[in-house]
Amino acid sequence: MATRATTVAIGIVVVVAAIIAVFFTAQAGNSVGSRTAAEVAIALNAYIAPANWESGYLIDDKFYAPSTVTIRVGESIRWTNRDTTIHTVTSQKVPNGASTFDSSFVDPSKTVVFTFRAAGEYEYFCTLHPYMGGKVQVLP
Ligand SMILES: [Cu+2]
Repeated sequence: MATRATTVAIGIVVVVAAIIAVFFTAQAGNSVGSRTAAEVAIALNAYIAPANWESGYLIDDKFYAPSTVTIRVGESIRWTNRDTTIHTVTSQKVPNGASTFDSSFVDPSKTVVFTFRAAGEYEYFCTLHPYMGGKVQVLP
């Protein structure tokens, strides 16, 4: 009987520990104080320039996928570099009065999170591969 009681007690401890671990993992994801409302992948082979590219940037899912995301004020977007080389997430156009943003170099498999505190339309690109463009629509 003692053995069975011990087994039950250990089982309860394991379940409680698992619940605590899940709770704290979820909290860690919100450590910047805002909800991550969208995930964007910097696509594999995004570093390859389009054959017909001359200048400027192209808002196209071949580079940032999805290339356009819509969120609400105060929410965050997490970019993950799925390519094999370094890229950046750098603002090109922001609404009047809104903050600019620049990830600097994001290594392969690394992420960067930005929180958008002003409504409006943002465009961004990669400073290393200026044909790579993306757009963020932030709703009030
Ligand atoms: Cu790039």
